[in-house]
Amino acid sequence: MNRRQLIAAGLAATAAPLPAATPREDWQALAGEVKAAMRFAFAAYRQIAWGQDEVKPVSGGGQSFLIPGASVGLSIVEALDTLWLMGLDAELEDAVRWIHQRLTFDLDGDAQVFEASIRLVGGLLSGHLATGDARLLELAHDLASRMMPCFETPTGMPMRYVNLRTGKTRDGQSFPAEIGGGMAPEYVTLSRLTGERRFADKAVAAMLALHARRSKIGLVGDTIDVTTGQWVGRRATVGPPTDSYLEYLWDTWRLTGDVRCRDAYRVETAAILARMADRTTGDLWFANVDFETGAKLSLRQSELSAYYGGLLSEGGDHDAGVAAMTGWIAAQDRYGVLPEAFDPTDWRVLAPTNALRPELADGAFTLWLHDRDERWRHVVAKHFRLMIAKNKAPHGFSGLKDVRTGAQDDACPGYWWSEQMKYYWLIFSDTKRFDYKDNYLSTEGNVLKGLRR
Ligand code: IFL
Repeated sequence: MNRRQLIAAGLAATAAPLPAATPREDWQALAGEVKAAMRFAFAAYRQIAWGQDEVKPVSGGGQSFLIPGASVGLSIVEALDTLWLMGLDAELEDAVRWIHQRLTFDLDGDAQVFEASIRLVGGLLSGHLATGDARLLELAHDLASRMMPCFETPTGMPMRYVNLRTGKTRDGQSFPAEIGGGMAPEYVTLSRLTGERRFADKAVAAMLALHARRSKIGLVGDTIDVTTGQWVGRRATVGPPTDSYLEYLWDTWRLTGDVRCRDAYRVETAAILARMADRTTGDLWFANVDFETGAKLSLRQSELSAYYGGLLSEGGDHDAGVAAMTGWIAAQDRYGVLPEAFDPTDWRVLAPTNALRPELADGAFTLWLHDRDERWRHVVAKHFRLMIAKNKAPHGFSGLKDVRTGAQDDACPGYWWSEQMKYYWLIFSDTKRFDYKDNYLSTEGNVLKGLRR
């Protein structure tokens, strides 16, 4: 849709879409607070859970994430480019040293391909791009190579799990985000850096195989059997488990110039704007609908959908992107830390947890990269200050069991190190280490383009 069509459909931003600019802020001072929070959390992790996938920030200790009982230093890998961007050089040196000495993927365990790709392959690649360290690239290559058997299916869409030692795969009932959103930019980057095309070829083909199975109205369902190509779940959504697929259609076009990905993104986005945009509350939300009929199923919003305004803007629909963000800003004003799910029709909380989610900061940061409207910085500043007020724990930052009571859940997911801490830093600091005009951040916040060494 062009701007005229958007206005006709009532999707373009109307007057005063963002909160009025609030009092002047000292952004550099705020950047300093972000860096101090990162330094504090990293020191605590270093002391009590070094090498574990995740720190337990309330009780102390750590836990594995990818493979039960076998940590691969996930938080270390996810923190790499954030530490580099912040100039936390001593911490970065410790992190790279641990990886050199301890990290191996020769493990007899089943890794979830999506998580291993966006977090570990992506984290090692952005760490390599930041530091120039060859071992980080070798490890990304080793892990991705171990996971390649996942693509050996009749459709070319990946199985969900693969044993890192034996290559045995399992679980063919998968989701758009895990099929198309789990790999392409990471694997395209890996192919570019190693000269081995097989990674990019398989990942892009998988994403396009999913797109080829869209319905007549241009939407994908939420669950598909990758061994038969048959849909199992009929719900079309911009949230999980579809979110990263939509991001990676556009992102792969941006990184590779592959017009098939651009065209696929355009077809699906036009269908989403036409069939899922919902103005019943006054704000622009995206409903969950049946992927073949377009019939509305619910207006339930997952917090993870807050990224979508940023994606619309990146894809050229900036006004719709701004409009898509206004409801999320109202939600932050209403709830403080957002609940995992709510219904904007009456603001009922449907799931009260918040696993330290970054998506609102992600969406606002992406919009700011496009229009430099200072008000996005205020949205992100509020997100950061809420985190300091509600999520700070004795040994780092913790998710919440219930945003209404503030009870903490004693977990700090790996993405915290890669995502919001980076978005906060980049939007406040104006660091010279980042190219604000020409960059690419993955679904996990890994900077695969735009690091200035
Ligand atoms: O892993 C993170 C990433 O942004 C993603 N899905 C969920 C996580 C953050 O909420 O793609």
